[in-house]
Amino acid sequence: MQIQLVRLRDARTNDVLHFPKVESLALGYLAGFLKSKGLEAEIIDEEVMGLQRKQTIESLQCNSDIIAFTAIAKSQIYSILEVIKELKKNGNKAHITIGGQFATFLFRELLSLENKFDSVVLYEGEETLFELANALNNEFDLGSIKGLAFKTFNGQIKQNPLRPLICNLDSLPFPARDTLPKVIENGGLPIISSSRGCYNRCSYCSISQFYSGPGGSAFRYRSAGNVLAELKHLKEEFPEISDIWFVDDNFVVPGKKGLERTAKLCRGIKDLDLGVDLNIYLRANQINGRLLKLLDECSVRSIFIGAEAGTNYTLQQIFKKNLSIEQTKRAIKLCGQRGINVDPGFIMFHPWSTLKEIESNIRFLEEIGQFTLYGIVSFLTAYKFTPIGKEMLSGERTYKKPIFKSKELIQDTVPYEIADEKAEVLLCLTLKAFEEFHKLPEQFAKLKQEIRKIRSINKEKAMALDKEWTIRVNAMNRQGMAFFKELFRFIKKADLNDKSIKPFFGHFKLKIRSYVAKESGEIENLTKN
Ligand code: B12
Ligand code: SF4
Repeated sequence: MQIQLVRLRDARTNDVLHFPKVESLALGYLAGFLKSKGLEAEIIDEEVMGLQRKQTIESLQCNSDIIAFTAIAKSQIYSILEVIKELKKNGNKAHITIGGQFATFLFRELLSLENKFDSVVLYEGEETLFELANALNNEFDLGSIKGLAFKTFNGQIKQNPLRPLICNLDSLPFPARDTLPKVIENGGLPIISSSRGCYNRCSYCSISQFYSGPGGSAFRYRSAGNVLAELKHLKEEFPEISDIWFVDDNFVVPGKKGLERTAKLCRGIKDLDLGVDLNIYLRANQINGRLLKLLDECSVRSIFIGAEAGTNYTLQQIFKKNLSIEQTKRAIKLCGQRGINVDPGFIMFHPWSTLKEIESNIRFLEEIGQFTLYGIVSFLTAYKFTPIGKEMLSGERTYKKPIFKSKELIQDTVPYEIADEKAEVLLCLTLKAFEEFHKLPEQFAKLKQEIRKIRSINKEKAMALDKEWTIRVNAMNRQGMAFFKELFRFIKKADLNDKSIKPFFGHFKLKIRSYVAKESGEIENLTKN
């Protein structure tokens, strides 16, 4: 039984170029599990392996029994559909399945597409995919596989009972790291998962929906010992790695037992003396001086904190963050005192934004002194399957519907316009004007990749460049904020029917363009040197 596990390049490549290069941990876990059961599993990761679409299709032409795609975003689906079409045209007879968050929530829509998917693996995939392989190999009935949705011979969609979540994460084999050498060669970094799920229920987030769907504990974590063993193994296999990203939604587990586990994990990492920097996610309410000391000692250098809003009303009533802006401010200040970098995730616009609130957001971001370009221009993606999306669709939360109906093949979000006309115009103009910026985050991502590549050869040079990188990224973010404020002030005063908007905007875009051109030249020189 030959299984090919596939991740395709995003159809909107531009949007994702600024992300760090990472493996698909989902495919790593699936491959690790299947191999531990004696099956052959090959990972084909178009992005990481640098494959052209034609090469990907050629790789999938061999005699595999199952071709299994992963998808977390709609933009990947378009690539997947294009590839399946080619495969079918070339007579490929493999069973085609798909899994991941996007596929789980939209399995009916996916299975309804003609001649595309044979099945969808819902929620956690390890055991279900293994059973699917087993069933296909032995011609068993697919109807008995928990966690599978599939198309019957007469084209009907059948959903089997769900499979409860894996209760002991330590029982899973470590993820296969087949594509990590390529990731490292390209200046990317390894990712690791020490827990699954989340114990919160923020209204816009899919995580709690995904992990509370099938039953079992929505939040599970691996023992400190198991995570430490993986870290040790990782560093032994790949001594050149200089930083690792923990993709846990919350690195710190709450409660007495959880805090003991965090302390054990941090001390263990310190004792392992890995010589790598760690990046983690935390909620602001978990941060205190004692915790930061532990994190600092085990080389946590960057923390992503979901700040999300600059007013308590939006944070608590709309985003349901169960958090206050005062807690966020305090957490960021404490991190600053320890010299730990903070990336405050932020949602500037949402369906109920007003100019007054956006002004408070600006004030908040300036006060905490940390913001990213990504945060300034961000808007709420109201996924259909999140609490907020469901409330909008059910009418529980009213919102302004756009005049034009979306012609998307699969709709995963609730399309909306901001009810406050000026805020809507500000969002549209911000998105349009900031398109000019695209080039810079991509260049910074490339420069970071180069820095990682030289770190094991010339540590001092890498450190100096890293410092320069941080200064310049911060300068770009500050400049982004200055531009955003200029646009904000203009829209606040403007009469929306006024003819002066067009010339102002033309001039404004030119200003951004000339800033980007200058900065881009300087980053290019740094990258070359
Ligand atoms: C690392 C990460 C990334 C990385 C790598 C993404 C990747 N493709 O692997 C980068 C930085 C590139 C990224 C980008 C984006 N991300 Co991201 N990302 C994550 C993060 C933090 C961890 C993912 C992970 O490795 N989890 C661990 C693995 C083991 O879990 P898993 O992926 O769920 O896989 C399990 C199951 O889903 C299933 N499964 C998954 N795939 C398959 C395939 C098959 C065949 C089978 C059988 C089963 C299966 O089995 C796996 C094992 O049990 C998650 C948050 C989270 N905690 O999951 C967000 C998350 C997945 N990202 C998200 C989003 C929105 C994005 C972006 C769209 C953001 C943007 N604005 O552009 C882009 C999309 C880019 C792209 N085309 O991939 C959302 C997805 C929301 C949704 N659709 O429901 C999440 C949940 C964050 C959030 N809370 O909102 N992301
Ligand atoms: S946004 Fe973060 S804290 Fe909130 S539910 Fe999602 S993963 Fe949990």
